[in-house]
Amino acid sequence: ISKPYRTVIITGLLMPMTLFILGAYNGVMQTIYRAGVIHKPAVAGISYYQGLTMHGVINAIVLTTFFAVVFGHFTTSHYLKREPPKWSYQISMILMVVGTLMDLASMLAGKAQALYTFYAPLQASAAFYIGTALLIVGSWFAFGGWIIIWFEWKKQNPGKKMPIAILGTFVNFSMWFISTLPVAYETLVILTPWSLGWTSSVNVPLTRMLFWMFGHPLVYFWLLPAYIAYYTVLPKVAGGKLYSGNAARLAFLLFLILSIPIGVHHQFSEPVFTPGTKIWVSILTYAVALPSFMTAFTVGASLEYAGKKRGAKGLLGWMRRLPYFEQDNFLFGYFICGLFLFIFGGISGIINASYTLNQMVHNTSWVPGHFHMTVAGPTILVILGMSLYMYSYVSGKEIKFKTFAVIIPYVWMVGVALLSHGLMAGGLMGEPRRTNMGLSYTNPDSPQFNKHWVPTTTLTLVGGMIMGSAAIIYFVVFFATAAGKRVNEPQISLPESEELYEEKDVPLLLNMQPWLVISIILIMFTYVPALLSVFKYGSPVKNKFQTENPQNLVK
Ligand code: HAS
Repeated sequence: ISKPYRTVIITGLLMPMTLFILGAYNGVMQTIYRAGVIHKPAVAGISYYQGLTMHGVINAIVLTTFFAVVFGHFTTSHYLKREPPKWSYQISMILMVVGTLMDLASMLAGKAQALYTFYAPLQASAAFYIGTALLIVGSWFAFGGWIIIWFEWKKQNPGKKMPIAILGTFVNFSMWFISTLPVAYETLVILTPWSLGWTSSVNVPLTRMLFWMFGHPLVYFWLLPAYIAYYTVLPKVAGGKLYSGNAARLAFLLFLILSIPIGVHHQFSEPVFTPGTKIWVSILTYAVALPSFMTAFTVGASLEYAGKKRGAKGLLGWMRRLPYFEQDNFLFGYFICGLFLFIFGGISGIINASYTLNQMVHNTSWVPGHFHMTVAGPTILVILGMSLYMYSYVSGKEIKFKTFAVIIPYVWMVGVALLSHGLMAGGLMGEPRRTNMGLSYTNPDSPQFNKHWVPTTTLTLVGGMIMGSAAIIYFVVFFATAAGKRVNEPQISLPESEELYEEKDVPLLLNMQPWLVISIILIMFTYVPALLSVFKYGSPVKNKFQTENPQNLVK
C-alpha cells in the first residue's frame, strides 16, 4: 500500500472516530434529558438541540460517510488488486475533512441547531450547509476513482464476474450519487442563500421533500456496507461459506431500484402529498423490505452451514457452535449482534411503512426506537468492528485489549435493546421525540408532568448508560491500538468468503445498467407527482417561524 493511500485511509478512520466521542456523549445526554434527571435547557455550554444536532450529524452523517468511503477503498483495492488514482482519493479526503470541520465549527458555535435532517423552517448557518455539501461531494470523488480502476480490472480480466463486494459498493454509491443530487441542490441553491438573507422566503415542503429524497436512501447507504460485510466477510469469519452468491447479487440490485423512490414515507402526515402518492410509496416501502428478508435467509443459511461444519447437530444446534467469543474472530460478535438487533429494527420499520399505523407512531419516540435498532444495530456495529480491523491492517499495528474488543458488541447490543424498548414503549403511549422532556413531561414540578412516561424514559436512560459504557471501552481499545507500535507490514486485506455452490450465471444479475434505468423510472413515478403537489400546495414561508395555515394546504 502506498504511503499517500495509507495516510488517507488512516485519516478517514481516525478523524470520524475521534468525533464519535462527541457524538456518543451527546447521545447519552439525550437519555439524561429525556428521563428528567436534569431539568435544564443546556449542559456544559451545549444546549439540548445543539447536542441533538451534533449527535445526529456526527454519528449518522459524518461517521457513516467516512466509513462507507474507507470501506469502499478497502473492498475495491482488495478485490481489484490495485489502488485508485491518487488525485481521486486525496481530493475526496480533503473535501470531506474540510466539510466536516465546517459542520463541526457551526455546531460548536451554536449556529447549526437544525438537527441532522436540516430542512426548513429550522435554519442553520451557510457554513453548515456548504460543509455538508462538501462532505458529500468529497465522497463522489472516491467513487470516481473506483470506477476508473474497475474498468482497468475489467479490461485485464475479460469474462470474470464483478466480485459481490464490488457490486455492493457500486450499487451503494450509485444510489448515493443519485440521491445526493437533490440534497446538494437543497443545501446550495435553496438553504444557503436563504441563510445568508439573499432570499426572503423558502418553500418549506419543497425543502422537506428534497431532504427525504436523500434522507431515505441515506439509511440504505448506512446499511449496505454492513450487508457487504455480512455477505462477503461474515461467512468466512464464521467458518463457513456464502449460501448463495446469486441471491446476494439480487438483494443489492433490488436496493438500487427501491431505495430512492420511497422518501415520502417519512412524510405520510404531510397534507401536501396526495393519497395516491402515499399509497404508492407505502407499497414500494413494503417492497424494499424484500432484499432484507432475502438477506436474513441467505446469511442465516450461511451461518447454519458454518455451525454444522463446526460439528453442530440438530435443527438449531448450529446457533450454539458459532464463534461468539473467539479473540481471533472478534469481528463475529460485531456482526451477529447487529443481525440480532436488525430483526427487531426491520419489524418496526415494516410497521412504520403502513400508511395507517404510521399515524400512530409518527413523531413519537417509537421512531428513534426503530432507528436505533437499525443504525445503532448493524450499521454502527459493523462500523466499529471493521474500523478496528481495517485500522490494524492498514497501520500494521496489533489490536490492543482483545478480550474487551470481543465483549464490546454484546454490551452495546444489550444497551441498544433496552434503549429502543424504552423509546418504543413510550412512543406507543404518545411520548414525543426530539423533546427536552426534563423541562416538562418528566419534571414533577411541571404542570405537564406525565407519570406514565417515567418508567419508559428510565429504561431508555439505563440503555443509554450501557451503550455509553460500551462506547468508552471501545474508544480505549481503538485509540490504544492507534497509539501502539507498528509490528506488521501495512496492507489492505479482507477475509474473503467462498460461495457454497457453483451457481449458473444469470446475465441480469451481472449488469447494473437495466437496474439503473428501472431506478430512474421509479423515481420519476414517485417524484414527478410529488413535486407537482409541492409546487401547487407548498407556499413559500416568509420567515423561519411562520407557517402556512394547514387548511390552505389541503385542496
Ligand atoms: Fe427506517 C424512519 C421504514 C429500515 C433508519 N428509519 C427511519 C428513521 C431512520 C431510519 C433514521 O415507512 C427516522 C428518520 C427521522 O429522523 O425521521 N425502515 C423502514 C423499513 C425498513 C427500514 C420498511 N430504517 C431502516 C434501516 C435504517 C433505518 C435499515 C438505518 C440503517 N423507517 C421506515 C419508515 C420511517 C422510518 C416508514 C418513517 C417513520 C416516521 O413516521 O417518521 C426496512 O428496510 C426493514 C427491512 C428489514 C428486515 C429485517 C431483516 C433481518 C435481518 C437479520 C437476520 C438475522 C440473522 C441472524 C440471520 C425485513 C437481515 C440469525 C442468527 C442468530 C444466531 C440469531
